[in-house]
Amino acid sequence: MKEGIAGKVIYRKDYTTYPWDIKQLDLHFDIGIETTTVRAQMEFSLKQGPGTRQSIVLNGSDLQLLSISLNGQELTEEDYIVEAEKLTIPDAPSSSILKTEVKIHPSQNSALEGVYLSGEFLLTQCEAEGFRKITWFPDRPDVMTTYTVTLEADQSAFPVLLSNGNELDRGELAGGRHWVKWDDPFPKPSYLFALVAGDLALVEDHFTTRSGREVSLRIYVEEENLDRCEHAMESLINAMRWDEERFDLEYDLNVYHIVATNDFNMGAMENKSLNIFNSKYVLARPDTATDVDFQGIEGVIGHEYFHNWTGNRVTCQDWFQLTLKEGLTVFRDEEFSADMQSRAVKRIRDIRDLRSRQYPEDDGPMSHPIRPDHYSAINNFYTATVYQKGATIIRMYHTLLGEDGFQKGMKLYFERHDGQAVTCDDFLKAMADANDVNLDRFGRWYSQSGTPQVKVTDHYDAATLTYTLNLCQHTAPTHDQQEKQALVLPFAFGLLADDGQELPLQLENEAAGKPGARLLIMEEEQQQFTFINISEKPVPSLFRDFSAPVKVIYDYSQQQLAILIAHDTDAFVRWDAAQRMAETAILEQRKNHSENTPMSLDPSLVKAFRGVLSDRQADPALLSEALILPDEDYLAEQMDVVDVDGIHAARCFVKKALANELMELFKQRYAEYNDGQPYQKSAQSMARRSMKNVCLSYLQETEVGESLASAQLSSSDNMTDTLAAIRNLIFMGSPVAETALADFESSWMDDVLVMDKWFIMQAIKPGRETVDRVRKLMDHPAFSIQNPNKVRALIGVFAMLNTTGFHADDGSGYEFHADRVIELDGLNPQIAARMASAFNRWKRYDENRKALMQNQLQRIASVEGLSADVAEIVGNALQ
Ligand code: 0A1
Ligand code: ZN
Repeated sequence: MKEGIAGKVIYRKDYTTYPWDIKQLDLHFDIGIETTTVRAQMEFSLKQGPGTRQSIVLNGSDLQLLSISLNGQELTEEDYIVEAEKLTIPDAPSSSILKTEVKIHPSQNSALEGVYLSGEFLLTQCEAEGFRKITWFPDRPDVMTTYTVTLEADQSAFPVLLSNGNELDRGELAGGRHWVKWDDPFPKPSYLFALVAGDLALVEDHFTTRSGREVSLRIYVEEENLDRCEHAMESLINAMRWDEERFDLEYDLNVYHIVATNDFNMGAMENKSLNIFNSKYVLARPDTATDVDFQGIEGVIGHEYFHNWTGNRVTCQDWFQLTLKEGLTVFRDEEFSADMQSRAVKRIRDIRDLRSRQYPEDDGPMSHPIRPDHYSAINNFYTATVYQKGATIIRMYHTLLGEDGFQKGMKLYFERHDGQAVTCDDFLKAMADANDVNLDRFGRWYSQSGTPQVKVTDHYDAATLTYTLNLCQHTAPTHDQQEKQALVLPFAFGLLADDGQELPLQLENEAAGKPGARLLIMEEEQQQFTFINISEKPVPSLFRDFSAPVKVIYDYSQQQLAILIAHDTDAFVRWDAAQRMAETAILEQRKNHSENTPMSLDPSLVKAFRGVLSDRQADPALLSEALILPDEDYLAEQMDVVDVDGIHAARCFVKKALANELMELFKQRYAEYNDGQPYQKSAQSMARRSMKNVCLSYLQETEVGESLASAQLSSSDNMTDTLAAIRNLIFMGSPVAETALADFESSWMDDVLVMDKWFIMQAIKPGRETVDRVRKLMDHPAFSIQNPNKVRALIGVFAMLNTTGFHADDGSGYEFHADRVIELDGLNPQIAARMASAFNRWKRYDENRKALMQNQLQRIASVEGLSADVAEIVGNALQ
């Protein structure tokens, strides 16, 4: 890779082990908001054994060094070298005790890595490389040691002092100060260290593990949020039970802490026994949080809890292996949510998310394999590829080996590697050895980027009753990688008769036909499967349950799609067929729009939607998924040159035409689910609300839309229905919308999380006027550019979800956004880099927009002192 503006590139192949073991790390924090003093003592012992000498190399960033000593000897500036965020002590004895004392400044830390201030309390974020902002240390995941941590602070300002592990002792000091000492018996890498200090309120429950360990579960929040923790606690208890039942994994300490903060760069962090959460993923009450929020909380609480085994007990050798813990833990949280709620609905939502966020990544300037080969800023690699595609690859192991085989592999993985920092290869080997299979070729998924296309052709011979399926896989060259190989693809499928019945399948070498679906394995570039005794020309139902993360190319007729939508036994295939049909219909109208031909509605889509709306059997949540049209970004991905306005116009047209054509049915179903029952949290009620609100979003296109939305708004007893109603009023341009927004604002002005929703609703409104509104909202007292949730809600949503606003052809959206990236880079490079990636797909637009975006990218690139994070994103985009 060229160096470009991104600066130093780190390569996976350059990995070397750290020459020292660290036996123990003792930390002492003298806590203060302006200044915190950190004393560290660590015991080094040379891996090579005694007698030899080696230099000790430590990482540190923004640390004010007060003192340093080795084996009791104060070191002076001649005894060590500080250069490029590294401190080197040459020729240290093979057994050495190092002591350091540094000062750090939490209140000045706007990057939210290391120790920082949130409201009135202090907390930490160390993954991936934040520990070096706390003290000098080999800040890499393969250096694992046990920690004791003493926190000392003013008792009234910081009554709560938390760190990892068990509380060992506490005491009082003169001058109103106190201290608490923590001890974590499990060796851990520095990225899992955490501390929290402040005046926080506590919700407590407990869990008894299967072997009888009593675990105290404590959620710490700011006082006013005490009544919003119930769902998080319930989710935690469910997660603990589920991990015992499904994975045979128990919790290993007597305490589990969760702390919620409003200021967090990501979703949450799995620090050993002291998880820190973005408050968005903890706090919920029916009147403040939507069903999607409730589900998000369950998923993220599960995710962080599951990391205790997949991530903490067994961790990553280096950051290139990130998917080892993340892909696996996402797979586990997906399964957890699927087991808690509707599996089919959860799968569809996860697949939609993968296709709309990860496929574009694979096809863009940041494309990388799930195990990248190089990076400049590791924070840029917490991606949909590493997480969601990584989870899909774990799911393929599961598909290939079955639940039992997969669990055997997990068991061996833990037997071999508990307490170690390992690689993706180690995981693959455990899976292979436990099942006595060769997975070498499967391993290509770790090193190859890009989304494979599978072209499917078929032939039915009525004379011999044979049916041949031809599969051809191809991965196009990606930005990071030219050469591609054939991958192992689990291929789950079935064949349907015209009446929707599933045909028995008999391969040509088999004695008899077997009913139901099949799983075949594709390993070569091209493969053919021949079936005999097939009584009629079948409709193929391909890659059931999304058995491999590929793009399937098959020339379905609308008639065949209709059969799949109405009859397939696989929920994913039914949903996908509806999406394909809608996609074809919308892209067709897009073409008409560009040719100034009148747009029209495809009658087969009407028929299919009528079928979905009349289905009384299926889970309403599934039906609602089928009725959601593919979003504008997904449609854009299907075009060679994105036609922003054409896609918007065509999608609006199709939605409106469907709404008017099927108005009576939409009204009926809406009325049926809008049954006036009080709010309930159950999956069933959520399913009914989702169907109701999808119907409402269609009815918004008709003359009854405004009165229905207004009525729903005034009678709503929960945030899901309230938001759906206001969003509809905004989208239909109703004058009532402004009043609704103003009322919402005055009700929730002091509620940080709810106000995020208020910003989102306004940022998402289509059209080029929105940029001015967004700009004005930046001056709103509830907005702060320093707060990542606010930035994501207002600026992120505008750039990533408002296609007609961001891509306004006068460049106003681009210019506004580039200004924000530059502004943010000085405050929080990690968030700035995320925002900068909104320009990643610039080459796919028309000449005018391309030039406008390129200008903005160049403007960002030319900023002096640009962070490595933004430089890497922008540098790759411009290349
Ligand atoms: N490991 C966390 C995600 C995370 C990553 C980086 C962070 O700060 C830079 C914070 C959180 C997870 O997977 O949940
Ligand atoms: Zn994770």
